[in-house]
Parts: sequence; C-alpha cells; structure tokens
Amino acid sequence: MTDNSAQPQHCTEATLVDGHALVFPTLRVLQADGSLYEQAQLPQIDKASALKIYHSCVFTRVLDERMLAAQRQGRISFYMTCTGEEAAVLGAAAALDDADMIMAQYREHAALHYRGFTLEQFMNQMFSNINDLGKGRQMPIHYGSKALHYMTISSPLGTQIPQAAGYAYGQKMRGEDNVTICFFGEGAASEGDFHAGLNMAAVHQAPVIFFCRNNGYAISTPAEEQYAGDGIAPRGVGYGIKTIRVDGNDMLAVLAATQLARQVALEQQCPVLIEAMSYRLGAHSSSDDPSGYRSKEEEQKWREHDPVLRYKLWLQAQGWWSESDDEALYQQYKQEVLAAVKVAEVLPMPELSTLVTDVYDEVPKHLSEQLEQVKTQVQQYPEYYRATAGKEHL
Ligand SMILES: Cc1ncc(C[n+]2csc(CCOP(=O)(O)OP(=O)(O)O)c2C)c(N)n1
Repeated sequence: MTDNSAQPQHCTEATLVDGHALVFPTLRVLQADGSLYEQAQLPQIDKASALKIYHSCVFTRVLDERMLAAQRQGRISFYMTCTGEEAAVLGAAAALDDADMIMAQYREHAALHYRGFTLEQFMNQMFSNINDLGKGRQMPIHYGSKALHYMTISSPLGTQIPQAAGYAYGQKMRGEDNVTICFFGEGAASEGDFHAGLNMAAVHQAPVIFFCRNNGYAISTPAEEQYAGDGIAPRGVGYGIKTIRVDGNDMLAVLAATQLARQVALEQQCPVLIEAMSYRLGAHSSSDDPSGYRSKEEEQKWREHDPVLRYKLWLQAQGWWSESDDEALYQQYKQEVLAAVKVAEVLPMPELSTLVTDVYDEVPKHLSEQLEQVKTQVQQYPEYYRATAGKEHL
C-alpha cells in the first residue's frame, strides 16, 4: 500500500502551493551528432540488441512510407504512422522481457515488429484477409498478438490505461515475474480512464509502466491547449507514482528510463510513469492534413531532431553500422514490403460468420440475428459489397 505516514507539515499563513514549482528534469544521453552528453550513462546494450533496435527503426520507416502510399492508392482504407516516435517506442520495447504485456494505443507498431510480428502478419491485418489474426474485425493497424503478449488495440482512447492497471495487478496476484507496459498519448491523458487507471494502479501497487508519448498534438490540438500544468509527468507524482521524464527522440535515454522503470516496477511491485517528450512528424492518420493547423517550419525544426538519424550516428560511431549497410537495409525492406502487399491483397477475406464466432464461447442470439441481417444485406446489394468478407460463403 502507499505510505501515508509522512509527518504532516503545518503553516500559519494561508499558502498556495503552485504546481509549477515542481520542475521535471528530462533525461538525455545522446546528442544530435551521435555522441554522448558529458557524464551520461549508457544503458545496458550490446551490439546485437542495438542492431535489432535499428532494424525495427528502418522497418517501421519503410512500412509507414509504403503503407501510407498504399492507402492513397485505395488499397487499404486507413493508416497511422509512428514516424518521429521510433525512439520512444523502441527504446521502451527493448527494455522489456518478451513476456511483459504490451498495451498500446495505436502508434506503436515498431514495438510489435521488435517482438517478432512478421511482415506477413502486418500485411494480413491491414488487408483484413483470411490470415489476419483478428479475422478482419478491427480497423487496419489495430493489431493484436496473443503469442507476442501484445493486447489488441482498441480505437476508443484511453481504454487500455485502466485495463493495464488491472492486468498488471493480475500479474502481481499470480506472482509472475513480469510487468505490463501501457502506451498512450498526451491527448489520451485527458480521458477519465487515465485518472481511473493511474489511481487504481497506485492504490493497488500494480507493476505497470505507464508510458506517455507526448508528441505535441492530439490530432489538431496542440499540447498547450491540452493542459495548463507542466505536461503529464507531474500528474504521476500527484497520484503517488514514481515518475521520470525523458527525451523521447533519444533512443538510449528512453532505453535507460524504461530499464529503470521495469526494475522498479518488478522489484518494488509498483507503478511507474514515464513521459517521453517527442514530436509527431507525420499526420495524425491518413485521414488528416496537418497543414491546416501547423506550419512546415515547425515540422522542419523537428526533423532536425530525427530520432532514427541520431541513433544511427551513434551506431556508426561504435563501428557497428555503415552507410552502405543502411542503404542495403532500406532497399531490402522496401522490396519485401512491396512484395508482401501484392501477396496479402489478393488473399480471400475471412468468412462473414467469423464476425461473431470465437468472440464468445457460444454465439449469443442477438449476434446470430445480426449476422443473418448482414448476410441478407450483402445478398440484396452485391454491387456495394464487392470485396465483402466471405461473399462466396453466403
Ligand atoms: C474516447 C475517444 N475520443 C476521441 C477519439 C478520437 N481520437 C482518436 S485519436 C485522438 C487523438 C489522440 O491523441 P494522443 O493521445 O496525443 O495520441 P497521438 O495520436 O498524438 O499519438 C482522438 C481525439 C477516440 N478515438 N476516442
């Protein structure tokens, strides 16, 4: 339980405590040129894991670029990029044990790749084909993988936050040696679920890492219109949760912060909040146009803080990576992604009935009725359902 035993302090004059008096330092390790800040401590990292992280950076960049193009060509209906936030996501993912549960928001597919989700699995999900693990029941990029301990994404913002608190509490009750990490944006931190989740985790001391990607925008709403205080980190302190703020564009700083958070969450069986300061370089989603609410100059300024470039320079300084390695890896992923699109887009859709089977142990009556109505609709208006799941099975 939390410690309420601290000696109370008294005053005889009415005194307002100003939350702004609490200034959060930001952990930094890597400078823009790939060298370390003076006195900065390297997190635990060896060559193999450093390169594994970088492979996921490049894969994610290529996937984002190609799939955004595929959406523009009308091949998939929707896409969201991780561009600019790869360090925040991968620095965190690389600090975890493979069996730690990841509860993501929707912009964290880099972590799923790091865990081992294959290119084919990414494609099958986006094209909602017969091999999609979710059987086409989710929007594109709303991945989930039981085998990789990656909870299926929900579109409603913030729902994963209390769920993560509850899941981590379950891990504690079962005496497991694992934690849960919960990603969300600073926009989602405005939801009631954020407050419910943090309070619940703090009171029950659940081993959960709340990881806020503060990327400056919630669709078109800039951070300064989302909160009056100093970001999200001070809220952790308010709930009695150990908190750290980190440069979210610095792979090594995020890795160090998350390694510490995991160790504390596991050893002390308590929640930890991390706020990673970053920037969403791309549009919110393929349905958004950021030119309506922010300038090209602002975006350009942030391109100079590109987390992938900074990390690559560090790898090169170690003698672990070269420009020719880089070019070859980009080309390899581009070819693989293009080839995988061609395979995934022609695979058949899952049968319509899978909309309701394997969701419940037994299909409830109201869902069977709805399924019959959908079938009737598809049969009546086939021209509107050319690609509809399982038309041939009706
Ligand atoms: C409950 C709810 N309200 C609104 C939305 C619409 N919506 C989707 S994403 C989003 C912005 C989220 O911003 P943030 O949490 O900062 O994450 P980011 O997209 O910046 O990564 C909003 C408002 C939603 N999906 N769910």
